[in-house]
Amino acid sequence: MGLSVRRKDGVLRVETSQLALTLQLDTLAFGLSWPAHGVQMRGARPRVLFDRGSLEAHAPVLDGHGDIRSRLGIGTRIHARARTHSPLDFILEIDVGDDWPGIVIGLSIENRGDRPQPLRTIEPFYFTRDGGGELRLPGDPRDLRLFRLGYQSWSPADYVPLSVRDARPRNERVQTVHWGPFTPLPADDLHVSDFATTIGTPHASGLVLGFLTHLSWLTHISVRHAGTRIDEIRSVCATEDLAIAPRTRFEAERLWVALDPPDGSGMAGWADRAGKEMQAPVPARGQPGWCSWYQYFTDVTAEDVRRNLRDLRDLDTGISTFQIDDGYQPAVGDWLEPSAGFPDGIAPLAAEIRREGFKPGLWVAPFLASRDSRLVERHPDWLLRDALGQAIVGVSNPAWPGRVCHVLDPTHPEARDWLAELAHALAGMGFEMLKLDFLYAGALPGRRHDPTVPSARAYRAGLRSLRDAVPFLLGCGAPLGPSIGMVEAMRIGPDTAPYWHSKQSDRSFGIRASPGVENSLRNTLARAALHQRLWINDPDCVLLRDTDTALTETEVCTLAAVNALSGGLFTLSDEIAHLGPQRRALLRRLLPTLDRSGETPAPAEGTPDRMWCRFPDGSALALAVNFARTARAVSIDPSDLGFEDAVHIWDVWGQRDMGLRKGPVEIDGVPSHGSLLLRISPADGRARLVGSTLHIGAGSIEASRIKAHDDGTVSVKLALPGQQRGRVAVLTPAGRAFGIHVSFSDEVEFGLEGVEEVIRIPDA
Ligand code: 9PG
Repeated sequence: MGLSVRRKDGVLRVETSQLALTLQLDTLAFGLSWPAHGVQMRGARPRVLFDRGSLEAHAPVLDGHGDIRSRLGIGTRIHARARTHSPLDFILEIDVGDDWPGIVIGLSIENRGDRPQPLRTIEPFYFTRDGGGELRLPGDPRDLRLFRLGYQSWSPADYVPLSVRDARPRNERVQTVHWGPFTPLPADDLHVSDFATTIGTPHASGLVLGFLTHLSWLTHISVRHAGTRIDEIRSVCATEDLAIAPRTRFEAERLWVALDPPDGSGMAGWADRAGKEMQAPVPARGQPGWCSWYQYFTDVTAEDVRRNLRDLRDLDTGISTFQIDDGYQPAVGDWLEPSAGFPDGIAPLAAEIRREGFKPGLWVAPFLASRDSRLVERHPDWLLRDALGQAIVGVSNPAWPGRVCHVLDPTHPEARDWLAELAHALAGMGFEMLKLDFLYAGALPGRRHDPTVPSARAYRAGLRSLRDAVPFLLGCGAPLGPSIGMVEAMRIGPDTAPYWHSKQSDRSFGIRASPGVENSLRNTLARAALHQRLWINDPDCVLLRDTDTALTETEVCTLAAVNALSGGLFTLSDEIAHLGPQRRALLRRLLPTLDRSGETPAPAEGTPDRMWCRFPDGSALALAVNFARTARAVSIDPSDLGFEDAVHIWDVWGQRDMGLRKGPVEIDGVPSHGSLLLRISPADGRARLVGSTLHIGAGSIEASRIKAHDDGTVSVKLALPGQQRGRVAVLTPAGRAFGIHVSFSDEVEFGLEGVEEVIRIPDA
């Protein structure tokens, strides 16, 4: 079926194979329905807010439609212009393609008058029940929940039931760091999500609203409700009371409004399109790395760096990036100057790291400057200030000698030049990756050098100054939306730590953003859909050491498994000498990385506790985490991954073959913070490697070839770098599994014949 557009009695009606859209040409009110899914919405419209009220369209001026080819594909664009009760015109453009599950709303506000018009918000999609709007979503309204994406890297992401009041930052300091500057705080009747959200009930179709562009304005979606009834949905571009000059326009960020299918893949659909619109430079894969932070914190010294560099080289793991974190600088902001721990500065270390065959990486917080830094002393005019002229405090961090840091104003041309010089200087020393931290500071509002530049645009201008010199940028503490297109990789959760969780520090934050493995893993699971669509997700470091840590063996394995299945960056942050033989063996089992992206099924509420990872041969890894404080039974149902027939199961932590099974696989007594990790292989008459102790993927990547021959023999070729020793399980076309002890270096080839025979491969 093709797309049809009809116009009758002042209403445009668009029908596609997926949805129906109606647009009222006078008020620009629109309705959307997905008839096959029971999702229907009427009476949404664009609006703007200014300091004393709101404006909506009421009189049509002109309309039309035509074919377009956009970054999202081929579609039709309908456009309509309407007057308001002021000299501001609304120009609405809606793009839709025949097979799209949603529409893209573009909205411009044009000032036809001769006076500047300040605006507080532009809202391409504004829905109220009071205003005659109607919203129908399938499922029990008591189960309605919203996906809260969170503002920046460290902000918590999860599914919040409307019936539950969402957590708030405990104080203004936490709010400055973790909360969107224009994002309202949640209340009993108000839920909010930055940049994008989904709204609906578990396992049923719902709505996705998400901004696809993030060029000028910071955005959020808010939902006002009465527990089981949604009364208002706002999609907000915060226009910061900036004025539209006469005869010019403000453009809202483009908004995706779509169906969230019952499997909850709506966020992935949004991320796909936002990545395309913003031309996200997503690398094919991230490089495994080492980072100094979670071992040495700010006490790191050049000697620590050198010692680990040598030890890591000798260990020969396949780790390729070696990144020095916070602690090398004499003061935040004075990045290029030597300090007590780094008396010769960082340049010689970059050279040594390269000489040892690693890519040098460095942490910097480019938009921060300590109040006792030379940078602040020399360039007070580069600082972002408040209305009274006081330099804004971007963070007060007890880990830093001066604690209080001010913020560089990215609209100041000299500050931007300095950022560009900094990046070039670091690139010149040999640094090939930068971890750009505390980036939210670059988007903080204030009295800017150029007062006409809004926050998201200022932030992007600052990042652009840093971008060209260095090939790989990792964003951290970064506002998610406006970073799309600016970084290769992005931290997507709170800091990890050598402990599971600190209740006390979560309490002092008010939100689940304090350091710890648990908070970090929860975001890795909740934000999985962003990976490989907007950037490479960085789930933060893996800590494997068995000294100076409160993490148990169980917790270390869960951390390693979530990290591995997520497909995000793998970064080790341990003193190499503190890895005992077993943890070294675990490290070997984590590399090379699986190079697949994990998916998480949407939970009824909170964060997902499971993750699936699929492989091209039809097999999968499935992980379920026990976040509870006690041991309990954990089960995984292969049919949740789409396996309807009996499958072959390998228990990765138990290192055992569980044979052919149908229905849920349950393991009793999975310890608190432990996990169930299964390799699932279809029993489809093909010869397969169905299990292995060599790698956490348990056979997912070890077989470079496996083949059944007509004479009944099976030939197997295994390839894994380095010296390998362990057990693999081979499934024959007849459906029998063989356990085989192998020992080889880099690769080995062997044949299997007869049922009873177990073949031992001699050392290569
Ligand atoms: C270095 C660290 C590591 C870590 C980053 C980031 O609000 N705070 O005081 C605060 C301090 C540290 C922090 C986040 C917030 O962690 O995520 O990986 O690079 O900086 O200081």
